[in-house]
Amino acid sequence: MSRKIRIAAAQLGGIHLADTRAVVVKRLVEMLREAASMGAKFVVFPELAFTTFFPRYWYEDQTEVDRKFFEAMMPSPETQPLFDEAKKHGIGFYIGYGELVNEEGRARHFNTSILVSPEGKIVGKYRKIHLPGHADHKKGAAFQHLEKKYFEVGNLGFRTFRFMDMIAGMLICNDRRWPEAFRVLGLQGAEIVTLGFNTPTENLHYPEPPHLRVHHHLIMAQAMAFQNAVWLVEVAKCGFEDGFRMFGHSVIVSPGGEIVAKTNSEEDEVIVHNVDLSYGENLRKTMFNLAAHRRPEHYKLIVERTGVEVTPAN
Ligand code: CDV
Repeated sequence: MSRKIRIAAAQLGGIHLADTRAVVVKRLVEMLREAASMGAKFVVFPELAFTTFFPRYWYEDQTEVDRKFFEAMMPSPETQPLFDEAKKHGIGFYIGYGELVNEEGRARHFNTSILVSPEGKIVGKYRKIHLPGHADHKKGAAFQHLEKKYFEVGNLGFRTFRFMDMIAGMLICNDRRWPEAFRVLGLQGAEIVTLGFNTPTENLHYPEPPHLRVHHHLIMAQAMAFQNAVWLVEVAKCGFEDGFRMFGHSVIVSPGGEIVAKTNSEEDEVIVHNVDLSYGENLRKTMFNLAAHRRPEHYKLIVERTGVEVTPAN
């Protein structure tokens, strides 16, 4: 029996350093309205959706970073209009933001996403686990990728949530490159995975054709969705942010691994798909019946070893 829910991916174009929260929230609210007019009941927004992708900049003063890029409250008076609009339309949403929290007696910083119910309540939280980039100042580089400086590794694990009659998992950007993250969600019965991203068009580390970066993004999305028999909604913040370009290609991928909707701009753009949550059931009962076919006794190295240790020559 089919179980349908119309889901939107609300891609954001660039947010510049000078853009205020009020301006950004207005754009988010407009996209939420557009998604509502298209019949969507659940909207997925990008990673760090309220600010420019600030890990590209080196800042010495943490107070300035906290003030400009982190949210000490969610919702706050500035972000509340998004929650209000979603509640008005009875829409649930996923959104990413820089979370500043006092835990264990100290200020802690996470790259966070939340699930907000159609009643406007936060019902799920994920803190990004795979933080790419570096913590040192790469002075000669065209831009920085300082997620290892500005964020701690997430401490909430990979969890699923009962959300709007779905079993939903959350990931953030670089997590999409790690099959382990998807499998941990799959093992909890995930039917849908939502993920926001910010991916620079240029490779910071070595020259790489931009099309290849998009190619990697798309093949990973298709493979991860199929191998875990989940719906996958991946949403970009993209376009030019003060001259720094990030690619779009926000996608909704079926458990069959097909891209069923994709953006075609690097601007604010809403796409929708009528998602049938029952789609993955056959796959989960046969090819990817994890209980029947997995052999974890042979996978031990995956959790025992982090990096490569080449087998010595005989
Ligand atoms: N925001 C990210 O995590 N971006 C990374 C870039 C640095 C490669 C990504 O995996 O897309």
